[in-house]
Amino acid sequence: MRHDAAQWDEAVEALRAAPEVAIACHVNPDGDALGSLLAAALGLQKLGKKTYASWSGRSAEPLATFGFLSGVDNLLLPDDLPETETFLALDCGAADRLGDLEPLARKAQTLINVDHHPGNDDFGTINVVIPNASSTAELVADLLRDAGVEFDRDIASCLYTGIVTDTGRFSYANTRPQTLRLAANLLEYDVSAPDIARDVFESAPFGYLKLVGHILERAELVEDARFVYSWLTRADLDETGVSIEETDRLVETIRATRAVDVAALFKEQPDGRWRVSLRSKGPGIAEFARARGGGGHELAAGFTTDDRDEVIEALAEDLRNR
Ligand SMILES: [Mn+2]
Repeated sequence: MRHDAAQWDEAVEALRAAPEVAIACHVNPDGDALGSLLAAALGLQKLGKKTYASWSGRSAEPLATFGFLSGVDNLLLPDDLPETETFLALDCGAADRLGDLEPLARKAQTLINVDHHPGNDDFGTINVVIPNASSTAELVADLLRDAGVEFDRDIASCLYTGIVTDTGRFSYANTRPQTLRLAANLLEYDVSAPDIARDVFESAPFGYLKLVGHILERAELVEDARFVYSWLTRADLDETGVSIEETDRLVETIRATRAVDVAALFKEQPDGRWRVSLRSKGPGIAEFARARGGGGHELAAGFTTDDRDEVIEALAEDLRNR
């Protein structure tokens, strides 16, 4: 057993035994979710298995940021996922992160839940949940290896993308020695670190700069709580031509000063509610997010709210009292 997960070997065995596997990651997938999804599909195909990969809410539109990943052409629309005996759920901190695909996943005889979110409720019939793993991609890499998959450039590129995004380019606290050893090993397969860095971090449309400008302009510092917040509206997206999928890392731009430990970015949703992204340099914020129906990691979490002002007040108060 490679990781400290009681059901690791069972997960490897289930993947090896399955002739076909449906695979899904969470709604609004990030680099880790997508990299894990595509690597798992490509890897299992190499073992001769049929795979069906998608996520809830996927449209036929090309991906904004991660379209360069191998295997995107083979992704299905969520409605086209068939009922399979084995279902692999990736990077989902809870079953509802599967969105509309949750019922299909529940129907599978074997539901393998592979994830690294603390507070994962072990919704699978087999659970591999390792909160101190850098990324789900790190776990998928080891699972595929143990199942007998030989890596190639495509698989390694997907895995590397998952790791480099979830570690903030190897800068967050989840960057462990084994994370860098795995990343180094992936580069042995001719993965181009600079190409991936450019494709992921430097390929936004020009309007992205204007959007960053709006958010920096609006940033408010709550000095005694070492807390900064800002927001973006639907009108900002229309004006700048940036899609909501391209706003994942915006919150990092407002936490980049020594005045703050915690940053919150409020993003207006089509229904008028606010999706809140939280990032911290130290104080845990996952509990605050979970208490409001969200989730995430200790230092990176999120939730949805109707009341922006209430959240700002409550979070500032919470941080002052630490
Ligand atoms: Mn992840």
